[in-house]
Amino acid sequence: MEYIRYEQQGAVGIVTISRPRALNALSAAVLDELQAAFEGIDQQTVRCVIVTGEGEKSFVAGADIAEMSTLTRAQGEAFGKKGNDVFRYIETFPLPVIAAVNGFALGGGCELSLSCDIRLCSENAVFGQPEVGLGITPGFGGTQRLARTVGMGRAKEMIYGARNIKAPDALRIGLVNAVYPQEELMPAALKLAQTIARNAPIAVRACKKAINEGMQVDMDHAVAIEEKLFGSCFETEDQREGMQAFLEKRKVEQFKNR
Ligand code: CO8
Repeated sequence: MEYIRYEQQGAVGIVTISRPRALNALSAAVLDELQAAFEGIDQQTVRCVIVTGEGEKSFVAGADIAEMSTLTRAQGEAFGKKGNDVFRYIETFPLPVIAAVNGFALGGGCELSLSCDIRLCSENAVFGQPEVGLGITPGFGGTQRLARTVGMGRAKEMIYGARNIKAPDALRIGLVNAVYPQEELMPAALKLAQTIARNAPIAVRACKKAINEGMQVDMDHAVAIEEKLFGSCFETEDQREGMQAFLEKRKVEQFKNR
């Protein structure tokens, strides 16, 4: 791949968007490779994924403005769908995905981070949806996921005003879970990913599905979704071992993903 690096460290997969000359902006080719990178993740051995950007300046500085500048209406809609499809793939990816936001997360970059389960960022991170300043709307899920994450009022203020916010404000409004000095960001993301990876993988995947799907429906349907996924954990080797270990007052050596 030209724009994506992928490596596996133990049970953690690390996807790095690497197009530093354009601050890791998302061209159609980058989006294709991002999708391919996720499709290639070995879901038997990987239990948590981290997405980050190359370098110390930018996570992703948005969709590629040069590429978008000449699109027709139909092509614009198709490009929006392309990004939405990739980000929805990430959002519904069975394994948890942590965004390690190492700098600018603007437009499509902010939207990519929002399609991940958890966002951690560096002190120099800047989040924003600058699209209305470019004559377009956020088109890779920003109008939907930002409001669902930080609330409608804050999302509208950021989107209508094309107002970027820095890491402390992102933390204050709940857009990110934690802020770290740049050099501590990846170690912190890895530590969190490894903590998640130690837990029963079938149960972790069921939690992701239950939270994501339950948030989109009313409470009666939401608890029904939870019941099904809760039930699906029983009779697994990991459920038996997890509970047996508790009863025998010992630690689980390693969950088996079975
Ligand atoms: N697209 C293409 N190229 C980019 C982008 C981008 N989004 N961002 C940066 N670059 C390029 C610059 O053109 C420049 O290239 P070159 O060296 O060849 O001139 C290089 O990256 C370095 O950038 P700067 O020189 O501008 O670096 P600065 O440190 O001066 O500024 C900023 C950094 C503030 C991040 C600045 O680059 C910037 O404002 N970038 C654009 C940010 C932006 O507006 N992003 C939103 C884009 S729109 C979007 O994401 C919509 C998503 C939904 C699409 C739906 C489609 C229908």
